[in-house]
Amino acid sequence: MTDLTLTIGDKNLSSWSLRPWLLMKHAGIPFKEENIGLDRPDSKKNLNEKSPSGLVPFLMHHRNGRHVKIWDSLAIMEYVAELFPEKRLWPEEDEARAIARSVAAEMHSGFSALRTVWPMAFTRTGLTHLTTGGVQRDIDRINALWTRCRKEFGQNANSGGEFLFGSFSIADAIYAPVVSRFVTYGPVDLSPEATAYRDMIFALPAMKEWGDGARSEIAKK
Ligand SMILES: N[C@@H](CCC(=O)N[C@@H](CS)C(=O)NCC(=O)O)C(=O)O
Repeated sequence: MTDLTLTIGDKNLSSWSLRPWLLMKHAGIPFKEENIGLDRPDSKKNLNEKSPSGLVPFLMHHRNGRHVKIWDSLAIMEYVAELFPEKRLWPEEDEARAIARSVAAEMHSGFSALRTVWPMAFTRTGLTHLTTGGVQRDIDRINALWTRCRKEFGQNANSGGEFLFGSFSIADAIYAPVVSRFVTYGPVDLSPEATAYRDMIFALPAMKEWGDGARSEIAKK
């Protein structure tokens, strides 16, 4: 029995929802899932009735007889990291943790060209590959970030592991929709480190489960 309920949007479309969902799934944190469809006539009404921001995702925590609602993907992930310190959802070493927070913040507040021109379409592959309007600049920056993290933090003797900072962290969850976009709109020219990282994230069981969910939601429409 869990006291956390994460409300998300359509799995094929909702990139912000994927982030905390993947974080909690991959980390083995139990939660109940609720969905609000984003492309229905009553979507806006449902969102405004249920979500503090009128957007998904949001997290409800049943706590001491109260219902605490946390909204915005990054705030949700920070909250979960504090609730479950044993899951170590940020790197332990302070410099790596500060860089991980920079890397996550850059995604949360940036890459608007990539997010606008290449909207997440999780189940799709082989879509037109437009790199105009700043998209290539965003791809190049993400490639540089992933490559640096893998070389400097991911592969060092202390952390080991295949993720950006060695072990799985919020920085990985926040880039998961970019991995999906690179699969949908590829081929994308990435370094060997970034290519291996993209393929590893896309093959995670939790990413596969999200994709299965997206396909079954589409089949029911
Ligand atoms: N900054 C927010 C962005 C959330 C967001 O834009 N969610 C989209 C779905 S991916 C949404 O709820 N769209 C519904 C709408 O705009 O009406 C976060 O990080 O959670």
